[in-house]
Amino acid sequence: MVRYELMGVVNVTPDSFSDGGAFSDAAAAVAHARRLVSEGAGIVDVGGESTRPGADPVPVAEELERVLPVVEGVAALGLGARISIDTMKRPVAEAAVDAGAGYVNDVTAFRHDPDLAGLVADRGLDCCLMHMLGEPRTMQRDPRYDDVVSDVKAFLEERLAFAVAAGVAEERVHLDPGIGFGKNLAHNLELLRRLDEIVAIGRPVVVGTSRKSFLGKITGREAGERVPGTVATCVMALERGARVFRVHDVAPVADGLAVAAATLAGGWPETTIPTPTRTRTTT
Ligand code: HH2
Repeated sequence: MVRYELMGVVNVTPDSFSDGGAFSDAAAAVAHARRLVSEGAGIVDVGGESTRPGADPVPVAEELERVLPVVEGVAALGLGARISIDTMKRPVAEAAVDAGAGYVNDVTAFRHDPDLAGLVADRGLDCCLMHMLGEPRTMQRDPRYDDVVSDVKAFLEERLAFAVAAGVAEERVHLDPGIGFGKNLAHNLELLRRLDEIVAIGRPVVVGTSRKSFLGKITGREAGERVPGTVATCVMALERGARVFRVHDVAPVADGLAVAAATLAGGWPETTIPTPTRTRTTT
């Protein structure tokens, strides 16, 4: 059976593109994390700075104020899920790790704060290095590539080499093509269609398509109504080799991936289907 993991999104921000303000109270965010884990998330990704197109940077002190109570609260629950800190800043990551996070999700792949690589190395953390063209404020202004998949692949290989040179163990690194980060609709679809080329780098690939605007461009749906589109992209990405799925809606994606994984495996152990009908027909 294909092994994969769901990373549930816990945004503690007033301005995230799809759930901004919904969990800006720490208690609500912790309760949300508990729910995502109960639905199947093996990682909860806590973020205090929106990276939506046009977003302004958040000062360290403010980001810390947002994320720390949530990381502490989730760690105190002992849910058995790993806690990821979605940040590009070493001081934020360091405080979150002290509070219980074990995974650093950096959408700048250690470019914003190269010292973050040292923290990941010294503390033996897992990390996700993501591709982004430009920076959130400007990244959606006419992004261009020679060949989007080759360009993203070369970038991720270079960032992996940087992390390893900084002392990060290669087996701790996940790579992410950065769906929606400096990409137009055609770029996003081509990355998903040719995801196997990114997988070929040899590290587990993370995909974050959840509720993103390219789904709205195809379906005409608002952010909260893009769950079916999200499930479709996750299933296709699984088939092409992705292994971590960063999503807001864990339950429906977990179902979609379970069915896809069983299909890819060529079956599902029948003993796990406890239906009375089946019991009667076998006796
Ligand atoms: N997407 C977002 C944020 N962090 N991290 C990774 N590794 N991959 C992604 O695709 C990714 C990410 C954007 O989504 P969201 O957190 O919902 O929105 P916002 O940045 O507005 O808070």
